[in-house]
Amino acid sequence: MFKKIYKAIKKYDTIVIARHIGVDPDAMASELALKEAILLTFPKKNVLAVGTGGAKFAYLGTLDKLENVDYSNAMLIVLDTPDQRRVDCPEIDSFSYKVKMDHHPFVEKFCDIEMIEEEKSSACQLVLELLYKTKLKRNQSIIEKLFIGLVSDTNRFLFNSNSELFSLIAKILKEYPLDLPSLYQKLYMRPLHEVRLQGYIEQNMKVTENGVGYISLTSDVISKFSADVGSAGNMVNNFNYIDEILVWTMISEDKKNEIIKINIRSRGPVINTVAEKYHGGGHKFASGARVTTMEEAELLVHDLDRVCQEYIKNMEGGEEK
Ligand SMILES: [Mn+2]
Repeated sequence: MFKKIYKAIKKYDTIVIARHIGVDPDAMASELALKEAILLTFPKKNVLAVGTGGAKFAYLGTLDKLENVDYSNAMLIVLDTPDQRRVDCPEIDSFSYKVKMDHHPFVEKFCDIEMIEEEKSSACQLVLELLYKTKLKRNQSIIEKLFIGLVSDTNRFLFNSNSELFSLIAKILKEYPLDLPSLYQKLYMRPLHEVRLQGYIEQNMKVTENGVGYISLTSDVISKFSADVGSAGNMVNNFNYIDEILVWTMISEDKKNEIIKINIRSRGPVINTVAEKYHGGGHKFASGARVTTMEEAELLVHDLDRVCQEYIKNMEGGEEK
């Protein structure tokens, strides 16, 4: 399938690369790196990497405006996004050819070529493989971006025991020595007010009977710590390995968009089935949902508690055997 994608890239002179709304390092690094690789290989092509960025990720590069595109002769590559409504790009249907490269569980088909590899760590890994399996060129800057996105999505390889991924990393390190401390500094540097918000969460998180850690962050609290909904929600990644907590969730009020965003993580129980019930989805152990009222959020916490209860019961049963 990589060859097929390469052929399509070769064929179209105008290529727009997009990814999901609510940008994160994997989404943004994969689109910018792929753009760079296509331009390095085919300098005459018109390649745009689009979507709303974030000041936080400016070190990855700048995004393009979607302008002067003759859709009837343009190809769209969607990275890191399973469903059409979450693609951060207007007029998707106007493109004459569409390719999807994603590592999320399948949601819907909306492209001509759909590469869905759920066992892959990140969209950046898919782009890396595309570079190594086709004639697309690469350089230090492309590889650095892809490495940053990959490290971010795997949370520094926390959940990956995949030998294929480590072989790929070994291969790139032989070719491109990476200065990890400086790359990690770009990715993980954060302002003090965010750390203070994290302290607030640590102090105020509640825990249910069966080990669901949860906290409601009202927009007042979020703004008191000069944070935004996105960065508050992302803190969900910092609460692994707490003895009393199996599943944990940040419930953040987004007043501007009149929704409540919910980020959920787990170190055992499968949670995406619960997230799907509440207008969300995602991976087995890392999901998101959105609701409109705090009552709904409470119901979600209750459902998560049930999933944990079931999980604990099965674990105990398993040990007896
Ligand atoms: Mn991703």
